[in-house]
Amino acid sequence: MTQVRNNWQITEIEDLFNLPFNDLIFESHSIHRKYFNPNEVQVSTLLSIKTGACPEDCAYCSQSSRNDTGLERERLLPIDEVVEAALEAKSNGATRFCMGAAWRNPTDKSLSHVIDMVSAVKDLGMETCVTLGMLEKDQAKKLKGAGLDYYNHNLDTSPEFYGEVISTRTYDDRLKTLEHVRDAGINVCSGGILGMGETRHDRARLLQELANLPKHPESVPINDLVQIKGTPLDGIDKLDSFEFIRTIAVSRILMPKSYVRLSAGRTEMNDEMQSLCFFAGANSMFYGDRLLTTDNPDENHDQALFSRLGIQYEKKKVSAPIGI
Ligand code: SAM
Ligand code: DTB
Ligand code: SF4
Repeated sequence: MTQVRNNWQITEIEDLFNLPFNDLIFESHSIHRKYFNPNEVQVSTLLSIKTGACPEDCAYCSQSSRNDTGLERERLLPIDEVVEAALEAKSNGATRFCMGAAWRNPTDKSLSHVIDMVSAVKDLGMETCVTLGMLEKDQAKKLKGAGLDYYNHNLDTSPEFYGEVISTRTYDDRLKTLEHVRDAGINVCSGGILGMGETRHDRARLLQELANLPKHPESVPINDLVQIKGTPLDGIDKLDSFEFIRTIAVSRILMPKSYVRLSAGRTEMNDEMQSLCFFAGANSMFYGDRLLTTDNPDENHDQALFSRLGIQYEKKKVSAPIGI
């Protein structure tokens, strides 16, 4: 079996990126088959539980109050609306329900509402994931106490490029929250966004940071930037498709036991590109026609794609943190 490592050198990672495309995806697919059924994809459905008016200045985001994107702000959703959306996601085959809030960090009062949502969604027999911004140690413990399965908190890009994209928090703030989540015993979901003007070296550094965490994140979302009018990154050159697929492949090689999620940006990808992403090692995706504030492919289209590729939805697994 491939060794699970946490000591990747940047030159090793760059050497993987520099392989001929066929050699790279042959290698990543071979590793993928050792750990996963290559014909199964885990599906999660997203819901924005609190939209817009975020104090952070993330240059990609529709929800930052600094970006004039015309997004209507919404208060924290009532619990019955959340349960209704989760039930619908479950009936469509999603095994995990991910709730996202446009906060820098949750207050203890808002956290108690989210905890009620987590309990209610768990009662439906679904796995739960939330993404609420930065967390203190005791807040992570409270979420664990409520039975939360996953916390999503992306490193987004390399430490060196981070300041070009976000100035209202630091990379170390991000790493601190990941530590609190891990220490509380919650599964970690952490990845990044490609196509923000970063270099290949930045993409390699992002993957190095993720793969050299004390334990690999159980879930690694790789987002292709969704360009949004009114954000500083709107209009930037789109990342080459093969470079996106290479990044999926290198993620699979560095973190062989993690779920690599083909995340935002699928509406801009054709079916052939998505199938290459699955071949290269992606085995999770967001399912449902909405992400947080932007569109995702139509569910019927995704079902047809899965059927054409002979891919099944992965049934719910008993989730345990990866032992390394
Ligand atoms: N506010 C919390 C935070 O930043 O962690 C949670 C919500 S935030 C919208 C979750 C993640 O969505 C971000 O970390 C980013 O990786 C991703 N994201 C946001 N806007 C995006 C966009 N336009 N394109 C691709 N990914 C995006
Ligand atoms: C992640 O890595 N991608 C999701 C989820 N985690 C929260 C969010 C994608 C957001 C895309 C832009 C939007 O819909 O606002
Ligand atoms: Fe706020 Fe998260 Fe959007 Fe940044 S990515 S502006 S923290 S909602």
